[in-house]
Amino acid sequence: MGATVSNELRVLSQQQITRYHEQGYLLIEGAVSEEWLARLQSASDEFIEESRSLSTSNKKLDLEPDHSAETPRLRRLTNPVDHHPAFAEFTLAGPAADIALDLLGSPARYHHSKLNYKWSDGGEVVDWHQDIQYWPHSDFTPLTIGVYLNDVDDEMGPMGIVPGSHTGELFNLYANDNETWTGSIRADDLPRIDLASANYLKGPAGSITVHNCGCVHGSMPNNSGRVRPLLLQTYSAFDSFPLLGVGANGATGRTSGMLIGQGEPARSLTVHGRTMPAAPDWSRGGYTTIFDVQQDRK
Ligand SMILES: O=C(O)CCC(=O)C(=O)O
Repeated sequence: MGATVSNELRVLSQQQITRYHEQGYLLIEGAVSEEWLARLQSASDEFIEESRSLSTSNKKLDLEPDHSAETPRLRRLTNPVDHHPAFAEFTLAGPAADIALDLLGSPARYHHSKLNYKWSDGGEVVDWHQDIQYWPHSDFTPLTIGVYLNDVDDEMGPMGIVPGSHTGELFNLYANDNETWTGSIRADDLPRIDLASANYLKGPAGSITVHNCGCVHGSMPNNSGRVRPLLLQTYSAFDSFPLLGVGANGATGRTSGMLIGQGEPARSLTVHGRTMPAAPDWSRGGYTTIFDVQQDRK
């Protein structure tokens, strides 16, 4: 019943891990090899090509309003891990998985992925927000690992993170009417955040960003003539569970919930400081009835 988590480090130093826990984020410049970068860029290009045939967004490809076949402006590829083997390998068993395992221990739990393009000449702003309200979990271990597929400088809307905000206030991402989900921190609340301290994470193609689910973060429009593709992958500790019935937890893709690294699924779950040995994961099948399990297996 008692699962073991391995904390053996693969790529990060102890200093980087301490820094992540203190500040809530990391930047690792040029961390991805040329070979991996070329594979990811080529996979990404396939979806840009595919988007040319679309005039409206669908579940997989989200388009900017001025997208066209001649000038594609793909806003997001949703769940790239489910749509291309290069993304699946990179995220579930490759360099991104290694970083997640260093920060979360092995095994860890994959949650979802996305590829945000932020196109050139005005590609869209991402307002200040925290992630955990979008997909609440049973703890605050979820973190997102980003990979810049192109070189990113200040003009291109790099991701800005407020240091130390991961352990601070959890903001209301509804509009002032408390009904409309805007996904953005309210203007009235922004003065309570030290936005001037935000660190804008930029670097050469292959640079990796990591941010905890509680970090206040956002990004400016891309005013350069260059696109800023950012591959984002979210993981949590192996015994952290997405809370169903709230946010995007029910719409995360077919690989969501997969364990990465080595080890058995969690049996033990702690909520409100009380630990229970919870049932196995039957979300993909295997459960019959209480009668069946109680009578046949005692
Ligand atoms: O693309 C970015 O700059 C940030 C994206 C982000 O924060 C998100 O998609 O939650």
